[in-house]
Amino acid sequence: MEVRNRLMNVLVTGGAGFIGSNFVFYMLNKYPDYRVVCLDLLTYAGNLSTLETVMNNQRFRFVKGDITDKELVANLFKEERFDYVVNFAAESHVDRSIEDPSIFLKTNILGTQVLMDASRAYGVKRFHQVSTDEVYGDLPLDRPDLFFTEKTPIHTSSPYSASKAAADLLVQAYNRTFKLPITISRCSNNYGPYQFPEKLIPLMISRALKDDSLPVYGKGENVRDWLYVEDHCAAIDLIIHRGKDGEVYNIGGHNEKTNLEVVKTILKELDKPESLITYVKDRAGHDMRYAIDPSKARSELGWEPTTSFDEGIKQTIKWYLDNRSWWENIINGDYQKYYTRMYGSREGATA
Ligand code: NAD
Ligand code: TDX
Repeated sequence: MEVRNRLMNVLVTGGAGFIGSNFVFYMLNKYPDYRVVCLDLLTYAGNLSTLETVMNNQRFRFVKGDITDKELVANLFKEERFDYVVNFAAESHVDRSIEDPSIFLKTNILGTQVLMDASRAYGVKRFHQVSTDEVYGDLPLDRPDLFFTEKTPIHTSSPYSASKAAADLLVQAYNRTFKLPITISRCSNNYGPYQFPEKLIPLMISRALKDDSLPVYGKGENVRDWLYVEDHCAAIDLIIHRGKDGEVYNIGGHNEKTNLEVVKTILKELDKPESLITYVKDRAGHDMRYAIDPSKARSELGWEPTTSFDEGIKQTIKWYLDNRSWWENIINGDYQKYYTRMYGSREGATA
């Protein structure tokens, strides 16, 4: 009888980004018999310094490469014979997708196809697609009784969410047509350590610490459903191991807040004045409210979020205070040009 003595081998794409890196740490800590390979192109959003603590771990390998590169991906799958593939790699910022959609279509759709073709060819146990609640579009502010369920129709607003929805449909098509074992998770807004400072929470923390203005889009009334990143990682872990083949799972913790509430909480925690808030021109096509119904993940997988927003935001602020060099290195580089390009024309204009 053949003795199987090799470790479970998991491919994490986009593992040098925010959620992917947290997932790499989570898996290496939780499963001593798992090996994690991270494939990441190190775009502006990927940061090798984030993975510093695991770089010398015998059970970790970093590969720099593009998920749309068929040859590189095929060679990696041939060499590694992955058991699980978890696809985090994506262009993830809505504002950038409004500025230039093309890279979103390439990475988010074609990249998913390339990874699934390799997953088919090399017989992975499960291809997991990390999707988003944004594929459902938005909910009106005056209907707090409505939530996104897995049956809510896809109805996208931005080139980003359209590219994620296209990928989801492709993943479901590969399951039906080619019997590729798949699962999809659609999570609400994440926050926590290592989030790139272009996203609301780290942007506001880093700017408030420097007493810079805090650009709130429109009136700041839009609602997001916030989830601490580790709770998202725990959900993906449960889905890849216990989720049913072909299924979609919504992930969210019922932590709905308006953007203004979030920004004011950050200011209060940092003891900074609300006068730093500056209302700027709204995002085009700006989704009003996201709200997830996570009851399927609860009942089928026993998933429960463990970190409340009050706790999580404190931990996150502390992390940004304790790790200033991580985000200062980012905002001192090319990011300056991005900020001027993206926000220069917005200031002075509202809604
Ligand atoms: P991120 O932008 O912080 O990280 C993305 C990572 O992907 C980066 O390390 C980047 O270098 C890498 N990448 C980009 N293009 C690549 C390519 N062609 N080949 C290989 N690597 C590439 O994103 P995030 O916020 O960590 O989001 C991760 C995933 O989770 C995305 O798929 C996103 O759609 C989804 N998601 C995010 C949130 C959220 O609140 N951030 C919520 C729900 C779902
Ligand atoms: O400067 C800002 N001012 C502002 O008011 C920024 C960057 C954002 N906002 C608003 C827009 C949104 O209503 O804050 C809210 C959150 O914005 P983002 O952090 O850009 O996140 P969002 O657009 O909600 O998308 C996020 O959640 C779902 C992630 O970026 C996606 O990758 C994920 O799929």
